[in-house]
Amino acid sequence: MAEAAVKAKAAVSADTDQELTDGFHLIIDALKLNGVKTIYGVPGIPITDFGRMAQAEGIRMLSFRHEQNAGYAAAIAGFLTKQPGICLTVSAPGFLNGLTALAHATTNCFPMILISGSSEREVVDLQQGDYEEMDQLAIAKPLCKAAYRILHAADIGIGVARAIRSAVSGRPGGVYLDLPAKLFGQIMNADAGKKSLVKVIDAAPAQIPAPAAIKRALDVLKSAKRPLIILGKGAAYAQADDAIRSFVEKSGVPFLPMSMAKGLLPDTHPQCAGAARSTVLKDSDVVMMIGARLNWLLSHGKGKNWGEPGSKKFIQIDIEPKEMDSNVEIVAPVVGDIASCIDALLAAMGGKWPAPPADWVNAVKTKREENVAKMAPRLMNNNSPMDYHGALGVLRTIVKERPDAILVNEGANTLDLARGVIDMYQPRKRLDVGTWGVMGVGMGQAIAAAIETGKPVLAVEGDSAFGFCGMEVETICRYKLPVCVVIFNNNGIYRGTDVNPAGSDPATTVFVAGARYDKMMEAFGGVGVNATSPDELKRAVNTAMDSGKPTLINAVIDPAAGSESGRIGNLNPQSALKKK
Ligand code: ADP
Ligand code: TZD
Ligand code: MG
Repeated sequence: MAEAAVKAKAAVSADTDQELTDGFHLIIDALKLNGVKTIYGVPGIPITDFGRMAQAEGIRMLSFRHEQNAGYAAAIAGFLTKQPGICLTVSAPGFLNGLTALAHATTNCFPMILISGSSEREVVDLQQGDYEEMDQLAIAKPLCKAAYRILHAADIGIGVARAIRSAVSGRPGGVYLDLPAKLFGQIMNADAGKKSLVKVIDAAPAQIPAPAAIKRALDVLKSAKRPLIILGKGAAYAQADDAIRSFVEKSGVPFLPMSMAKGLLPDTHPQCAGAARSTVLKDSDVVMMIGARLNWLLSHGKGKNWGEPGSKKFIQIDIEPKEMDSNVEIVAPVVGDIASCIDALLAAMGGKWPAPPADWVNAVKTKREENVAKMAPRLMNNNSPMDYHGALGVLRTIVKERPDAILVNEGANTLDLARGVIDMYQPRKRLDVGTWGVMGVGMGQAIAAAIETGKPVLAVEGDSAFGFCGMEVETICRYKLPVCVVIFNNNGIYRGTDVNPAGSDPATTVFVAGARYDKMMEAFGGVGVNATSPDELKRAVNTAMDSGKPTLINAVIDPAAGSESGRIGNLNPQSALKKK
Protein backbone atom coordinates (compact mmCIF):
# COMPACT_ATOMS: atom_id res chain seq x y z
CA MET A 1 0.00 0.00 0.00
CA ALA A 2 2.74 2.41 0.96
CA GLU A 3 4.66 1.95 -2.23
CA ALA A 4 1.56 2.28 -4.39
CA ALA A 5 0.68 5.48 -2.62
CA VAL A 6 4.12 6.90 -3.22
CA LYS A 7 4.03 6.10 -6.91
CA ALA A 8 0.52 7.34 -7.63
CA LYS A 9 1.14 11.07 -7.64
CA ALA A 10 -2.10 11.61 -9.48
CA ALA A 11 -4.75 9.10 -10.29
CA VAL A 12 -7.35 9.16 -13.02
CA SER A 13 -10.95 8.64 -12.00
CA ALA A 14 -12.43 5.56 -13.71
CA ASP A 15 -15.88 7.05 -14.39
CA THR A 16 -15.15 10.66 -15.32
CA ASP A 17 -11.70 10.39 -16.81
CA GLN A 18 -10.58 13.49 -14.91
CA GLU A 19 -7.20 13.67 -13.27
CA LEU A 20 -7.38 13.58 -9.48
CA THR A 21 -5.20 14.60 -6.60
CA ASP A 22 -5.60 14.09 -2.87
CA GLY A 23 -4.88 15.68 0.49
CA PHE A 24 -1.47 14.04 0.77
CA HIS A 25 -0.26 15.56 -2.47
CA LEU A 26 -1.90 18.91 -2.02
CA ILE A 27 -0.14 19.40 1.32
CA ILE A 28 3.19 18.42 -0.20
CA ASP A 29 2.61 20.67 -3.21
CA ALA A 30 1.56 23.58 -0.99
CA LEU A 31 4.69 23.25 1.14
CA LYS A 32 6.96 22.93 -1.88
CA LEU A 33 5.33 25.89 -3.59
CA ASN A 34 6.28 27.93 -0.53
CA GLY A 35 9.87 26.84 -0.51
CA VAL A 36 9.76 24.18 2.20
CA LYS A 37 12.72 21.89 1.60
CA THR A 38 13.05 20.10 4.92
CA ILE A 39 10.69 18.56 7.45
CA TYR A 40 11.74 17.32 10.88
CA GLY A 41 9.52 14.70 12.49
CA VAL A 42 8.60 11.21 13.64
CA PRO A 43 6.34 8.96 11.52
CA GLY A 44 3.22 6.99 12.52
CA ILE A 45 -0.57 7.03 12.03
CA PRO A 46 -1.84 9.06 10.19
CA ILE A 47 1.27 10.63 8.66
CA THR A 48 3.54 7.70 7.75
CA ASP A 49 2.60 7.70 4.08
CA PHE A 50 2.75 11.47 4.02
CA GLY A 51 6.41 11.26 5.05
CA ARG A 52 7.14 8.68 2.37
CA MET A 53 5.43 10.71 -0.32
CA ALA A 54 7.09 13.95 0.74
CA GLN A 55 10.46 12.22 0.54
CA ALA A 56 9.60 10.82 -2.89
CA GLU A 57 8.64 14.34 -3.99
CA GLY A 58 12.04 15.71 -3.03
CA ILE A 59 11.38 17.15 0.41
CA ARG A 60 14.13 16.20 2.83
CA MET A 61 12.52 14.27 5.69
CA LEU A 62 14.61 14.09 8.84
CA SER A 63 13.23 11.25 10.91
CA PHE A 64 13.99 11.66 14.62
CA ARG A 65 13.77 9.39 17.66
CA HIS A 66 11.57 11.79 19.65
CA GLU A 67 9.31 14.61 18.48
CA GLN A 68 10.65 17.08 21.01
CA ASN A 69 14.04 16.99 19.35
CA ALA A 70 12.50 17.24 15.90
CA GLY A 71 10.60 20.27 17.20
CA TYR A 72 13.73 21.94 18.55
CA ALA A 73 15.36 21.28 15.19
CA ALA A 74 12.46 22.96 13.38
CA ALA A 75 12.51 25.90 15.80
CA ILE A 76 16.19 26.61 15.29
CA ALA A 77 15.87 26.07 11.54
CA GLY A 78 13.38 28.95 11.70
CA PHE A 79 15.90 31.12 13.57
CA LEU A 80 18.70 30.30 11.12
CA THR A 81 16.74 30.76 7.88
CA LYS A 82 13.88 33.21 8.59
CA GLN A 83 11.59 30.57 7.05
CA PRO A 84 9.27 28.58 9.28
CA GLY A 85 10.89 25.34 10.41
CA ILE A 86 8.47 22.45 9.97
CA CYS A 87 7.91 19.69 12.52
CA LEU A 88 5.63 16.78 11.66
CA THR A 89 4.11 14.50 14.30
CA VAL A 90 1.41 11.90 14.86
CA SER A 91 -1.64 12.61 17.01
CA ALA A 92 -2.01 13.02 20.78
CA PRO A 93 1.28 11.75 22.30
CA GLY A 94 3.42 12.72 19.30
CA PHE A 95 1.68 16.09 19.16
CA LEU A 96 2.27 16.67 22.87
CA ASN A 97 5.93 15.72 22.48
CA GLY A 98 6.23 18.36 19.78
CA LEU A 99 4.31 20.97 21.74
CA THR A 100 7.15 21.83 24.14
CA ALA A 101 9.24 22.84 21.15
CA LEU A 102 6.35 24.84 19.66
CA ALA A 103 5.96 26.77 22.91
CA HIS A 104 9.73 27.24 23.03
CA ALA A 105 9.72 28.60 19.47
CA THR A 106 6.96 31.04 20.35
CA THR A 107 8.73 32.19 23.51
CA ASN A 108 11.95 32.75 21.57
CA CYS A 109 10.26 34.45 18.59
CA PHE A 110 11.39 31.73 16.16
CA PRO A 111 9.10 30.93 13.21
CA MET A 112 8.01 27.29 13.29
CA ILE A 113 5.01 25.25 12.19
CA LEU A 114 4.04 22.14 14.09
CA ILE A 115 1.97 19.97 11.76
CA SER A 116 0.24 17.10 13.50
CA GLY A 117 -2.07 14.45 12.23
CA SER A 118 -5.17 14.14 14.38
CA SER A 119 -8.11 11.83 14.96
CA GLU A 120 -11.57 12.25 13.48
CA ARG A 121 -13.40 15.35 14.61
CA GLU A 122 -16.76 13.62 14.97
CA VAL A 123 -15.32 11.10 17.41
CA VAL A 124 -13.01 13.51 19.22
CA ASP A 125 -15.74 16.09 19.79
CA LEU A 126 -18.11 13.51 21.24
CA GLN A 127 -15.19 12.08 23.24
CA GLN A 128 -15.93 8.58 22.08
CA GLY A 129 -12.40 7.31 22.50
CA ASP A 130 -10.80 7.36 19.08
CA TYR A 131 -7.25 6.09 18.52
CA GLU A 132 -5.00 8.75 20.10
CA GLU A 133 -7.98 10.99 20.68
CA MET A 134 -7.30 14.57 21.73
CA ASP A 135 -8.63 18.02 20.98
CA GLN A 136 -5.20 19.10 19.78
CA LEU A 137 -6.24 22.45 18.32
CA ALA A 138 -7.65 23.65 21.64
CA ILE A 139 -4.58 22.47 23.53
CA ALA A 140 -2.12 24.09 21.13
CA LYS A 141 -3.85 27.48 21.02
CA PRO A 142 -2.53 29.08 24.22
CA LEU A 143 1.00 27.87 23.49
CA CYS A 144 1.54 29.37 20.07
CA LYS A 145 0.97 32.45 17.97
CA ALA A 146 -1.80 30.93 15.87
CA ALA A 147 -3.48 27.54 15.44
CA TYR A 148 -5.45 26.31 12.44
CA ARG A 149 -7.24 23.15 11.33
CA ILE A 150 -7.88 22.16 7.73
CA LEU A 151 -10.97 20.02 7.12
CA HIS A 152 -11.30 20.12 3.34
CA ALA A 153 -8.73 19.36 0.66
CA ALA A 154 -9.79 22.52 -1.17
CA ASP A 155 -8.65 24.58 1.86
CA ILE A 156 -5.13 23.15 2.04
CA GLY A 157 -3.63 25.96 -0.03
CA ILE A 158 -5.13 28.67 2.13
CA GLY A 159 -4.45 26.78 5.36
CA VAL A 160 -0.76 26.32 4.62
CA ALA A 161 -0.41 29.94 3.45
CA ARG A 162 -2.05 31.17 6.64
CA ALA A 163 0.27 29.09 8.78
CA ILE A 164 3.38 30.37 6.99
CA ARG A 165 2.37 34.02 7.14
CA SER A 166 1.41 33.76 10.79
CA ALA A 167 4.76 32.22 11.69
CA VAL A 168 7.06 34.74 10.00
CA SER A 169 5.22 38.08 9.90
CA GLY A 170 5.46 40.62 12.71
CA ARG A 171 7.06 39.02 15.75
CA PRO A 172 7.86 35.51 14.55
CA GLY A 173 6.58 32.54 16.50
CA GLY A 174 5.15 29.05 16.56
CA VAL A 175 2.05 28.02 14.60
CA TYR A 176 0.06 24.84 14.96
CA LEU A 177 -1.54 23.21 11.93
CA ASP A 178 -4.01 20.41 12.65
CA LEU A 179 -4.57 17.85 9.88
CA PRO A 180 -7.24 15.25 10.65
CA ALA A 181 -6.55 11.79 9.21
CA LYS A 182 -9.49 11.98 6.81
CA LEU A 183 -8.04 15.05 5.08
CA PHE A 184 -5.07 13.16 3.65
CA GLY A 185 -7.19 10.79 1.59
CA GLN A 186 -9.72 13.32 0.34
CA ILE A 187 -9.63 13.56 -3.42
CA MET A 188 -10.36 16.45 -5.71
CA ASN A 189 -9.85 17.40 -9.33
CA ALA A 190 -6.13 17.83 -9.88
CA ASP A 191 -6.50 21.04 -11.83
CA ALA A 192 -8.79 22.63 -9.28
CA GLY A 193 -6.41 21.41 -6.60
CA LYS A 194 -3.47 23.10 -8.27
CA LYS A 195 -5.41 26.34 -8.58
CA SER A 196 -6.34 26.21 -4.90
CA LEU A 197 -2.71 26.44 -3.80
CA VAL A 198 -1.39 29.78 -2.57
CA LYS A 199 2.17 31.04 -2.88
CA VAL A 200 2.62 33.48 -0.04
CA ILE A 201 3.81 36.82 -1.39
CA ASP A 202 5.97 38.94 0.92
CA ALA A 203 5.38 36.69 3.93
CA ALA A 204 7.15 39.01 6.38
CA PRO A 205 6.53 42.51 5.04
CA ALA A 206 8.95 45.26 6.02
CA GLN A 207 7.63 47.33 8.91
CA ILE A 208 9.00 50.81 8.45
CA PRO A 209 9.50 52.92 11.58
CA ALA A 210 8.05 56.41 11.80
CA PRO A 211 10.60 59.19 11.10
CA ALA A 212 9.66 60.88 14.39
CA ALA A 213 10.52 57.71 16.30
CA ILE A 214 13.91 57.57 14.57
CA LYS A 215 14.65 61.20 15.37
CA ARG A 216 13.62 60.74 19.00
CA ALA A 217 15.89 57.72 19.34
CA LEU A 218 18.88 59.51 17.84
CA ASP A 219 18.31 62.61 20.01
CA VAL A 220 18.37 60.44 23.13
CA LEU A 221 21.42 58.53 21.94
CA LYS A 222 23.27 61.76 21.13
CA SER A 223 22.52 63.20 24.57
CA ALA A 224 24.12 60.21 26.31
CA LYS A 225 27.30 60.50 28.34
CA ARG A 226 27.63 56.76 28.82
CA PRO A 227 25.67 55.00 26.05
CA LEU A 228 25.34 51.26 25.58
CA ILE A 229 23.85 49.15 22.78
CA ILE A 230 22.44 45.73 23.63
CA LEU A 231 22.12 43.33 20.71
CA GLY A 232 19.63 40.49 21.16
CA LYS A 233 18.81 37.40 19.17
CA GLY A 234 16.11 39.36 17.32
CA ALA A 235 18.98 41.32 15.76
CA ALA A 236 20.71 38.09 14.78
CA TYR A 237 17.44 36.75 13.36
CA ALA A 238 16.90 39.87 11.24
CA GLN A 239 19.88 39.05 8.98
CA ALA A 240 20.75 42.73 8.68
CA ASP A 241 24.33 41.99 9.68
CA ASP A 242 26.18 44.59 7.60
CA ALA A 243 23.78 47.40 8.47
CA ILE A 244 23.92 46.58 12.18
CA ARG A 245 27.69 46.55 12.09
CA SER A 246 27.78 49.89 10.27
CA PHE A 247 25.38 51.41 12.76
CA VAL A 248 27.28 50.21 15.81
CA GLU A 249 30.60 51.33 14.37
CA LYS A 250 29.31 54.69 13.23
CA SER A 251 27.81 55.33 16.67
CA GLY A 252 31.04 54.35 18.41
CA VAL A 253 28.92 53.04 21.29
CA PRO A 254 30.07 50.00 23.31
CA PHE A 255 27.85 47.01 22.58
CA LEU A 256 26.82 44.05 24.68
CA PRO A 257 25.67 40.94 22.80
CA MET A 258 23.06 38.68 24.36
CA SER A 259 23.95 35.02 24.16
CA MET A 260 22.65 34.19 20.68
CA ALA A 261 23.61 37.61 19.32
CA LYS A 262 27.28 36.90 19.98
CA GLY A 263 29.24 37.07 16.74
CA LEU A 264 26.89 39.57 15.09
CA LEU A 265 29.95 41.72 15.54
CA PRO A 266 32.97 39.69 16.67
CA ASP A 267 33.39 39.35 20.44
CA THR A 268 36.93 40.63 19.84
CA HIS A 269 35.65 43.88 18.28
CA PRO A 270 37.12 46.95 20.03
CA GLN A 271 33.61 48.16 20.97
CA CYS A 272 32.50 44.82 22.45
CA ALA A 273 31.66 45.16 26.12
CA GLY A 274 30.92 41.47 26.67
CA ALA A 275 33.77 41.14 29.16
CA ALA A 276 32.66 44.29 31.00
CA ARG A 277 29.01 43.31 31.31
CA SER A 278 28.31 44.29 34.90
CA THR A 279 30.11 47.60 34.51
CA VAL A 280 28.20 48.70 31.42
CA LEU A 281 24.83 47.62 32.80
CA LYS A 282 25.43 49.48 36.04
CA ASP A 283 27.14 52.63 34.78
CA SER A 284 25.51 53.38 31.42
CA ASP A 285 23.02 56.28 31.20
CA VAL A 286 21.36 55.49 27.86
CA VAL A 287 20.72 51.92 26.74
CA MET A 288 19.57 51.08 23.22
CA MET A 289 18.13 47.59 22.86
CA ILE A 290 18.10 46.11 19.36
CA GLY A 291 16.02 42.91 19.22
CA ALA A 292 16.47 42.17 22.92
CA ARG A 293 13.83 42.11 25.64
CA LEU A 294 14.14 43.42 29.17
CA ASN A 295 13.13 40.03 30.60
CA TRP A 296 14.79 38.03 33.38
CA LEU A 297 17.98 37.71 31.34
CA LEU A 298 18.46 41.47 31.75
CA SER A 299 17.02 41.60 35.29
CA HIS A 300 13.91 43.32 33.87
CA GLY A 301 15.87 46.54 33.37
CA LYS A 302 15.92 47.36 37.09
CA GLY A 303 17.42 46.39 40.42
CA LYS A 304 20.99 46.42 41.63
CA ASN A 305 22.51 45.18 38.36
CA TRP A 306 21.29 48.37 36.73
CA GLY A 307 22.78 50.88 39.17
CA GLU A 308 20.86 53.75 40.76
CA PRO A 309 17.09 53.67 40.20
CA GLY A 310 16.12 56.19 37.53
CA SER A 311 19.67 56.47 36.24
CA LYS A 312 18.85 55.06 32.78
CA LYS A 313 17.02 56.02 29.66
CA PHE A 314 16.00 53.18 27.37
CA ILE A 315 15.68 53.20 23.58
CA GLN A 316 14.17 50.02 22.17
CA ILE A 317 13.97 48.72 18.62
CA ASP A 318 11.48 45.91 18.23
CA ILE A 319 8.87 44.71 15.78
CA GLU A 320 6.37 44.09 18.57
CA PRO A 321 4.75 47.31 19.83
CA LYS A 322 3.54 45.61 23.03
CA GLU A 323 7.13 44.96 24.02
CA MET A 324 7.60 48.68 24.76
CA ASP A 325 7.22 49.61 28.45
CA SER A 326 6.88 45.92 29.35
CA ASN A 327 9.18 46.27 32.35
CA VAL A 328 10.38 49.87 32.51
CA GLU A 329 9.61 53.08 30.67
CA ILE A 330 11.00 53.21 27.13
CA VAL A 331 11.70 56.88 26.35
CA ALA A 332 12.32 56.21 22.66
CA PRO A 333 10.36 53.28 21.27
CA VAL A 334 11.21 52.40 17.66
CA VAL A 335 8.69 49.94 16.31
CA GLY A 336 9.58 48.25 13.06
CA ASP A 337 11.63 45.45 11.61
CA ILE A 338 15.28 45.72 12.52
CA ALA A 339 16.58 45.97 8.95
CA SER A 340 14.27 48.90 8.20
CA CYS A 341 14.94 50.54 11.56
CA ILE A 342 18.71 50.35 11.24
CA ASP A 343 18.59 51.64 7.68
CA ALA A 344 16.46 54.58 8.84
CA LEU A 345 18.81 55.28 11.75
CA LEU A 346 21.85 55.22 9.49
CA ALA A 347 20.20 57.56 6.99
CA ALA A 348 19.14 59.99 9.70
CA MET A 349 22.59 60.03 11.32
CA GLY A 350 23.98 61.69 8.22
CA GLY A 351 27.65 61.80 7.31
CA LYS A 352 29.16 62.56 10.70
CA TRP A 353 28.15 61.36 14.11
CA PRO A 354 29.76 62.52 17.36
CA ALA A 355 31.74 59.82 19.15
CA PRO A 356 30.59 59.04 22.70
CA PRO A 357 32.65 60.69 25.48
CA ALA A 358 36.16 59.23 25.47
CA ASP A 359 36.27 58.72 29.25
CA TRP A 360 33.34 56.31 28.99
CA VAL A 361 34.71 54.40 26.03
CA ASN A 362 38.08 54.12 27.75
CA ALA A 363 36.57 53.06 31.07
CA VAL A 364 34.76 50.21 29.31
CA LYS A 365 37.89 49.23 27.42
CA THR A 366 40.01 49.18 30.58
CA LYS A 367 37.48 47.07 32.44
CA ARG A 368 37.25 44.66 29.55
CA GLU A 369 41.01 44.25 29.27
CA GLU A 370 41.28 43.73 33.02
CA ASN A 371 38.68 40.97 32.99
CA VAL A 372 40.14 39.26 29.92
CA ALA A 373 43.60 39.30 31.52
CA LYS A 374 42.21 37.89 34.78
CA MET A 375 40.58 34.99 32.92
CA ALA A 376 43.50 34.13 30.62
CA PRO A 377 45.69 32.02 32.94
CA ARG A 378 42.72 29.94 34.11
CA LEU A 379 42.02 28.94 30.51
CA MET A 380 45.50 27.56 30.06
CA ASN A 381 45.55 24.92 32.79
CA ASN A 382 46.03 21.31 31.73
CA ASN A 383 44.46 19.72 34.83
CA SER A 384 43.21 16.15 34.74
CA PRO A 385 40.38 15.64 35.49
CA MET A 386 39.58 18.89 33.76
CA ASP A 387 37.92 21.91 35.25
CA TYR A 388 35.55 23.98 33.12
CA HIS A 389 38.11 26.62 32.31
CA GLY A 390 40.80 24.21 31.18
CA ALA A 391 38.38 22.42 28.87
CA LEU A 392 36.83 25.65 27.58
CA GLY A 393 40.21 27.27 26.95
CA VAL A 394 40.84 24.57 24.36
CA LEU A 395 37.41 24.91 22.76
CA ARG A 396 37.80 28.69 22.65
CA THR A 397 40.90 28.31 20.49
CA ILE A 398 39.24 25.74 18.25
CA VAL A 399 36.28 28.07 17.59
CA LYS A 400 38.69 30.93 16.89
CA GLU A 401 40.43 28.78 14.29
CA ARG A 402 37.12 27.60 12.81
CA PRO A 403 34.91 30.69 12.96
CA ASP A 404 32.33 29.35 10.54
CA ALA A 405 31.55 26.27 12.64
CA ILE A 406 28.31 26.39 14.57
CA LEU A 407 28.47 26.16 18.34
CA VAL A 408 25.53 24.55 20.13
CA ASN A 409 25.63 24.91 23.90
CA GLU A 410 23.49 23.79 26.85
CA GLY A 411 23.84 22.86 30.51
CA ALA A 412 24.19 25.05 33.59
CA ASN A 413 27.89 25.62 34.31
CA THR A 414 28.63 24.21 30.88
CA LEU A 415 26.39 26.88 29.37
CA ASP A 416 27.24 29.89 31.49
CA LEU A 417 30.98 29.41 31.42
CA ALA A 418 31.14 28.53 27.71
CA ARG A 419 29.08 31.61 26.86
CA GLY A 420 31.59 33.78 28.68
CA VAL A 421 34.76 32.05 27.53
CA ILE A 422 34.15 31.15 23.89
CA ASP A 423 34.35 34.17 21.59
CA MET A 424 32.16 34.14 18.50
CA TYR A 425 33.19 35.75 15.24
CA GLN A 426 30.25 35.42 12.86
CA PRO A 427 26.48 35.98 13.13
CA ARG A 428 24.11 33.12 14.07
CA LYS A 429 26.90 30.73 14.97
CA ARG A 430 25.95 30.35 18.61
CA LEU A 431 22.76 28.40 19.36
CA ASP A 432 21.65 27.67 22.87
CA VAL A 433 18.91 27.25 25.47
CA GLY A 434 17.24 30.58 24.67
CA THR A 435 14.74 32.52 26.71
CA TRP A 436 13.55 29.62 28.87
CA GLY A 437 16.95 28.10 29.55
CA VAL A 438 15.55 24.78 28.43
CA MET A 439 17.64 21.62 28.63
CA GLY A 440 17.48 19.17 25.73
CA VAL A 441 17.63 21.53 22.75
CA GLY A 442 21.19 20.47 21.90
CA MET A 443 20.88 17.49 19.56
CA GLY A 444 17.89 18.91 17.67
CA GLN A 445 19.77 22.17 17.18
CA ALA A 446 22.95 20.39 16.14
CA ILE A 447 21.10 18.34 13.54
CA ALA A 448 19.19 21.30 12.12
CA ALA A 449 22.32 23.47 12.08
CA ALA A 450 24.20 20.86 10.06
CA ILE A 451 21.28 20.31 7.68
CA GLU A 452 20.35 23.97 7.16
CA THR A 453 23.83 25.45 6.87
CA GLY A 454 26.05 22.58 5.73
CA LYS A 455 28.66 23.78 8.25
CA PRO A 456 30.39 21.65 10.87
CA VAL A 457 28.78 21.71 14.31
CA LEU A 458 30.38 21.61 17.74
CA ALA A 459 27.86 20.83 20.49
CA VAL A 460 29.09 21.54 24.01
CA GLU A 461 26.72 19.79 26.37
CA GLY A 462 26.34 19.33 30.10
CA ASP A 463 25.90 15.64 30.92
CA SER A 464 22.42 16.36 32.24
CA ALA A 465 21.45 18.54 29.29
CA PHE A 466 22.59 15.84 26.88
CA GLY A 467 20.48 13.27 28.68
CA PHE A 468 17.30 15.04 27.53
CA CYS A 469 18.08 14.43 23.86
CA GLY A 470 20.96 11.93 23.75
CA MET A 471 19.17 9.26 21.70
CA GLU A 472 19.42 11.54 18.68
CA VAL A 473 23.08 10.58 18.33
CA GLU A 474 21.63 7.70 16.33
CA THR A 475 19.97 10.28 14.05
CA ILE A 476 23.29 12.09 13.69
CA CYS A 477 24.98 8.82 12.70
CA ARG A 478 22.14 7.76 10.38
CA TYR A 479 22.32 10.98 8.38
CA LYS A 480 26.14 11.08 8.69
CA LEU A 481 26.14 14.66 9.93
CA PRO A 482 29.34 16.60 10.68
CA VAL A 483 28.52 16.96 14.36
CA CYS A 484 31.04 16.75 17.18
CA VAL A 485 29.38 16.45 20.58
CA VAL A 486 31.47 17.22 23.65
CA ILE A 487 29.87 16.10 26.92
CA PHE A 488 31.12 17.99 29.95
CA ASN A 489 30.78 14.99 32.21
CA ASN A 490 30.90 16.12 35.83
CA ASN A 491 28.69 13.23 36.98
CA GLY A 492 25.64 15.36 37.51
CA ILE A 493 23.49 18.42 37.53
CA TYR A 494 25.70 21.38 38.54
CA ARG A 495 28.07 19.07 40.42
CA GLY A 496 28.58 15.36 40.89
CA THR A 497 29.34 15.49 44.57
CA ASP A 498 25.97 15.67 46.36
CA VAL A 499 25.24 13.00 48.97
CA ASN A 500 21.80 11.98 50.19
CA PRO A 501 22.10 12.13 53.97
CA ALA A 502 18.86 10.18 54.54
CA GLY A 503 19.25 6.86 52.83
CA SER A 504 20.72 4.60 50.24
CA ASP A 505 19.35 6.26 47.11
CA PRO A 506 21.74 8.59 45.31
CA ALA A 507 21.30 12.36 45.80
CA THR A 508 18.90 13.96 43.32
CA THR A 509 21.56 15.80 41.35
CA VAL A 510 24.12 13.04 40.75
CA PHE A 511 24.43 10.47 37.98
CA VAL A 512 26.34 7.21 37.61
CA ALA A 513 29.94 8.08 38.35
CA GLY A 514 32.44 7.66 35.54
CA ALA A 515 29.76 7.15 32.86
CA ARG A 516 31.14 6.71 29.34
CA TYR A 517 28.86 8.65 27.00
CA ASP A 518 31.33 8.07 24.18
CA LYS A 519 30.17 4.45 24.03
CA MET A 520 26.72 5.66 22.99
CA MET A 521 28.13 7.09 19.80
CA GLU A 522 30.12 3.94 19.10
CA ALA A 523 26.93 1.91 19.38
CA PHE A 524 25.69 3.56 16.17
CA GLY A 525 28.92 3.52 14.22
CA GLY A 526 30.14 6.98 15.16
CA VAL A 527 33.47 7.87 16.77
CA GLY A 528 33.65 7.85 20.57
CA VAL A 529 36.55 9.34 22.55
CA ASN A 530 37.16 9.55 26.28
CA ALA A 531 39.16 12.71 27.00
CA THR A 532 40.66 13.25 30.44
CA SER A 533 42.84 16.32 29.82
CA PRO A 534 42.60 19.53 27.78
CA ASP A 535 45.31 18.20 25.46
CA GLU A 536 43.34 15.05 24.73
CA LEU A 537 40.18 17.09 24.28
CA LYS A 538 41.86 19.40 21.81
CA ARG A 539 43.19 16.55 19.71
CA ALA A 540 39.87 14.74 19.66
CA VAL A 541 37.82 17.82 18.69
CA ASN A 542 40.23 18.83 15.94
CA THR A 543 40.20 15.32 14.51
CA ALA A 544 36.40 15.28 14.57
CA MET A 545 36.06 18.70 12.95
CA ASP A 546 38.60 17.77 10.26
CA SER A 547 36.96 14.44 9.45
CA GLY A 548 33.33 15.59 9.67
CA LYS A 549 32.51 12.20 11.17
CA PRO A 550 29.84 11.99 13.85
CA THR A 551 31.85 12.07 17.06
CA LEU A 552 31.08 12.14 20.77
CA ILE A 553 33.78 13.09 23.22
CA ASN A 554 33.26 12.27 26.87
CA ALA A 555 35.18 15.12 28.55
CA VAL A 556 35.89 14.11 32.12
CA ILE A 557 35.28 17.15 34.34
CA ASP A 558 36.05 17.34 38.04
CA PRO A 559 32.69 16.64 39.79
CA ALA A 560 33.47 19.38 42.30
CA ALA A 561 34.23 22.09 39.73
CA GLY A 562 30.75 23.47 39.09
CA SER A 563 28.47 25.64 41.18
CA GLU A 564 24.76 25.31 41.93
CA SER A 565 22.71 26.47 38.92
CA GLY A 566 25.81 27.93 37.22
CA ARG A 567 25.51 31.72 37.15
CA ILE A 568 21.86 31.88 38.24
CA GLY A 569 21.96 30.25 41.66
CA ASN A 570 20.40 33.43 43.05
CA LEU A 571 17.08 32.43 41.44
CA ASN A 572 16.72 29.38 43.72
CA PRO A 573 14.19 29.98 46.53
CA GLN A 574 15.59 29.49 50.01
CA SER A 575 13.81 27.56 52.74
CA ALA A 576 13.30 29.63 55.87
CA LEU A 577 13.78 26.42 57.85
CA LYS A 578 17.13 25.49 56.33
CA LYS A 579 19.83 25.08 58.94
CA LYS A 580 22.55 27.69 58.59
P1 ADP B 1 17.61 37.97 23.74
O1 ADP B 1 17.21 36.75 24.50
O2 ADP B 1 18.77 37.74 22.85
O3 ADP B 1 17.74 39.15 24.62
P2 ADP B 1 14.85 38.18 23.02
O4 ADP B 1 14.37 36.88 22.49
O5 ADP B 1 14.53 38.49 24.42
O6 ADP B 1 16.41 38.30 22.72
O7 ADP B 1 14.29 39.35 22.13
C1 ADP B 1 14.18 39.26 20.75
C2 ADP B 1 13.29 40.40 20.31
O8 ADP B 1 13.52 40.64 18.94
C3 ADP B 1 11.80 40.12 20.47
O9 ADP B 1 11.19 41.10 21.29
C4 ADP B 1 11.25 40.16 19.04
O10 ADP B 1 9.98 40.77 18.95
C5 ADP B 1 12.29 40.98 18.33
N1 ADP B 1 12.44 40.68 16.91
C6 ADP B 1 12.58 39.48 16.33
N2 ADP B 1 12.76 39.61 15.01
C7 ADP B 1 12.72 40.93 14.74
C8 ADP B 1 12.85 41.73 13.56
N3 ADP B 1 13.06 41.17 12.37
N4 ADP B 1 12.75 43.05 13.69
C9 ADP B 1 12.52 43.63 14.89
N5 ADP B 1 12.42 42.95 16.03
C10 ADP B 1 12.51 41.61 15.96
N1 TZD C 1 14.31 20.58 32.69
C1 TZD C 1 14.35 21.37 31.59
C2 TZD C 1 13.58 20.96 30.36
N2 TZD C 1 15.04 22.49 31.57
C3 TZD C 1 15.73 22.87 32.67
N3 TZD C 1 16.38 24.02 32.59
C4 TZD C 1 15.75 22.06 33.82
C5 TZD C 1 15.02 20.91 33.78
C6 TZD C 1 16.55 22.40 35.09
N4 TZD C 1 17.98 22.41 34.81
C7 TZD C 1 18.67 23.57 34.57
O1 TZD C 1 18.19 24.71 34.57
S1 TZD C 1 20.28 23.24 34.20
C8 TZD C 1 20.08 21.56 34.36
C9 TZD C 1 18.76 21.27 34.71
C10 TZD C 1 18.28 19.89 34.90
C11 TZD C 1 21.20 20.62 34.10
C12 TZD C 1 22.54 21.13 34.51
O2 TZD C 1 23.46 20.07 34.49
P1 TZD C 1 24.42 19.83 33.28
O3 TZD C 1 25.42 21.07 33.37
O4 TZD C 1 25.13 18.56 33.53
O5 TZD C 1 23.71 19.92 32.01
P2 TZD C 1 26.55 21.33 34.49
O6 TZD C 1 27.77 21.63 33.73
O7 TZD C 1 26.71 20.08 35.32
O8 TZD C 1 26.15 22.49 35.35
MG1 MG D 1 26.82 18.16 34.58
